[in-house]
Amino acid sequence: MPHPSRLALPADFRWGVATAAYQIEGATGEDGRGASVWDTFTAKPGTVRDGHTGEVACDHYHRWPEDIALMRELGIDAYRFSVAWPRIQPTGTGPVNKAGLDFYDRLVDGLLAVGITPTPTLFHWDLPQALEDRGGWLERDTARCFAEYAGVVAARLGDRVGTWITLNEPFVHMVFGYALGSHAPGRSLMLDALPVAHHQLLGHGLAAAVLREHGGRVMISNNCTPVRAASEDPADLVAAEAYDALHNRLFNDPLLLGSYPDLSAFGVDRDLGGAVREGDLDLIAAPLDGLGVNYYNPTRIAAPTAPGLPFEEAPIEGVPRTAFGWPVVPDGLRELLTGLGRRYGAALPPITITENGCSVEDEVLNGAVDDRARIDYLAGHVAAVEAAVAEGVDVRGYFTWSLMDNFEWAEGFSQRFGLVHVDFETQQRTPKASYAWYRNLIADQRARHGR
Ligand code: PNW
Repeated sequence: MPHPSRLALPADFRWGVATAAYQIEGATGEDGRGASVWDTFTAKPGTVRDGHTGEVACDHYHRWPEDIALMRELGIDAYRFSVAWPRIQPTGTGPVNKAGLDFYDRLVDGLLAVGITPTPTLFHWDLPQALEDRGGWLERDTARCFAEYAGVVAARLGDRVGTWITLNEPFVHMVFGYALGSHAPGRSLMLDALPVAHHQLLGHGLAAAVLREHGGRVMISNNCTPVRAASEDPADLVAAEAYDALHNRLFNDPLLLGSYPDLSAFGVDRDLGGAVREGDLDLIAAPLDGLGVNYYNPTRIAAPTAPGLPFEEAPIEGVPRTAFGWPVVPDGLRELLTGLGRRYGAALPPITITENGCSVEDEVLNGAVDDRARIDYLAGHVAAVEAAVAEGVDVRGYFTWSLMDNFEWAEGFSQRFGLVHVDFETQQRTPKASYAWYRNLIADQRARHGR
């Protein structure tokens, strides 16, 4: 499928790719890195498919020059990666590991040398195990530690990093990590996990203030989904409303409006189980330079058929599915973006799509990977961004998830999201058809705008 040919995106629209530390780096025991919750979790039998771990992953910790070369050839403007907190502070607070900072220092310099803007995320789920041992994100003090860590990283890299992303998808981390237990740290607290939402957002707010002192711009990446009711039945509409509050508004409202949404459908007060203290929301709602939106698919919600939660997920029929089984609905991204514009109005900062992509069951045939399903997915979603921009939503950039196949959390290496194929036996990187497609898209954009 050809890429959209009449893109009406602004001249300074930024194109990028995204990764995360635990998913690509490997070298988990090197240069003084401390243990993270993902090291502990993956060591437990039965947690991750096929017993895979991130111990080696893409060996990016050693192969980063090759990976930067792939990005340079791709022609991207910016690279979103994450900094592994346990490399910087092996016990989460206090002593700083210089070798860990040195790694990201080299990476940042390597990116800048080829004209790629480093866009680090400070927390992409790899909490130092030492902090988890004290309660992890259930504990308010973890927010303070996060700001301390943010200050350490900014002091070292802040002269070369302009924009920081504090957290990646606090919703997914809370739900999978603390409510359902399918991700690290593997706790199954259901609604008792809600303080994790507040403590992460408080960590964001405290860190944001520190990053600003270092002259940084601040964003956060939220996983957002447009929520559709399964029918016009009032019970389905009420259920959809409840799900939207939990997935989207619980994380966007405090940042953009300074208040938590009504969660009474969950039997929860606005203080999230007593976690919210006076002044917290002012910190959390400090103006953002941008909102990072990670989009994969819409969600269809029906009234519950069993006691427990006030909603039930309903299947989306009649659309293609990714290898993961996720429905492919590009227009959901347009719907999401215009919906954010309507809900938050002037309070909505410029948006960057900080993740969008899909897993494809691809294989190397004669040295090539023909992942046309990914090209279709990306082309459709870029067109949806264009449509949202045409409808007046301020979107400044788009990062594909992901540069290369990597450790897909509970799915191990079975789900491949990369523009670049990785052979996890040999570490050989093979650009896929989608890599060439994305390179051409970026080159065309640049030519169109004469930059
Ligand atoms: C995101 N869901 O996670 C993460 O930011 C990435 O690290 C991850 O590799 C990528 O998306 C692909 O999964 C998600 O079930 C995990 O809705 C699960 C969901 C959404 C995002």
